[in-house]
Amino acid sequence: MTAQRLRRVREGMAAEGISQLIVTGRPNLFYLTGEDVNPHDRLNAAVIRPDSAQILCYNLSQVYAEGYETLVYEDSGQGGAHLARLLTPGLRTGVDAALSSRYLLGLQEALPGTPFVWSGCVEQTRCVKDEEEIRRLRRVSELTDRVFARAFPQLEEGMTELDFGDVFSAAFREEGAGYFPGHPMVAFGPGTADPHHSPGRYRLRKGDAVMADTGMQVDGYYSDMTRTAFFGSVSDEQRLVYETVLEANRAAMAEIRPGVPLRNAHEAACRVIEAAGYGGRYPHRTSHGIGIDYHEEPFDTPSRTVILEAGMCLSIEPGIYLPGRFGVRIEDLVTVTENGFSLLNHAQKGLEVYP
Ligand SMILES: [Mn+2]
Repeated sequence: MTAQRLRRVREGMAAEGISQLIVTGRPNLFYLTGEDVNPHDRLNAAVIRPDSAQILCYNLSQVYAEGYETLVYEDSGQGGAHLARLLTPGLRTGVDAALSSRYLLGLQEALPGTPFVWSGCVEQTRCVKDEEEIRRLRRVSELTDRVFARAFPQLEEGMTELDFGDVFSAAFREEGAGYFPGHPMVAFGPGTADPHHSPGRYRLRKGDAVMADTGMQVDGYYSDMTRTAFFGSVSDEQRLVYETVLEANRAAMAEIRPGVPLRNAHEAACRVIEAAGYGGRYPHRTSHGIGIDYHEEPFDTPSRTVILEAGMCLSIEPGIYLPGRFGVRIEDLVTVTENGFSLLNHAQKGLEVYP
């Protein structure tokens, strides 16, 4: 497994014209070695060249992986000096985004005349998942389906957003979460109109929208899902907004297949939302990659759209936000297949009113 990933990273290095690559990001090292190690304040790194690969780690975090030579340094805080000695001066040297300036500045000083360039080639390799990764992503999404199915029926009048977050946290733990990022993002009423709401002490009332956007990590891979429901009753406008977002979610998904620009999915969602009269009420992107990180490549940017490839795993998450009133977002995860896409999560997404 690690040998195949290493081969793909080397292809990326060749394409970028990089002769040695320094990898320091914890998710990148997990991807390359299969071992997840928290380096705390120390430096763990891999140095990859076309014909060799080394892992440098401090003595309490020894990592061994097929295809790599492991070099262990004493826990002296001198990781940067050890890394400098592994590099060949003068070669065009890629560094991943996680390499701290504290180490990079030292390397530049120790190796004058060596060109250091930012390289995303491990992140780009991670975009296209292998079978084992897709199996893990399916599994964590299945468990998350169960968490959502368990949590929403526990809504009660007067509970706070933080209380509902605790319901999710408990359900995640019971379903086997290894980790989830902070407090679950849940919102009630006006909070649902804020796409990145921080849960607080607002108390749930009849007629409120309820949004939960959260996920967990199992076996190193994340889920991410958003469902919006209504508490006690639903107004005609809430229903219209809900049905519009659901249609946008399906329209975006229908664009997902190999060879197509990811931008098409966003544009399809926008067309549905604009046609319903909510143009300008959808301020965020439709999609991000997911895997070892909660949000990871591929990301569309204004200057570069992603061309979809089989094996990519992405969120599809359009929304409509009416400030001060309510918002709706519906998020699913898909993997790109040879002819289209396959859903990773299966939680139902018809309009629901609780209790
Ligand atoms: Mn997401």
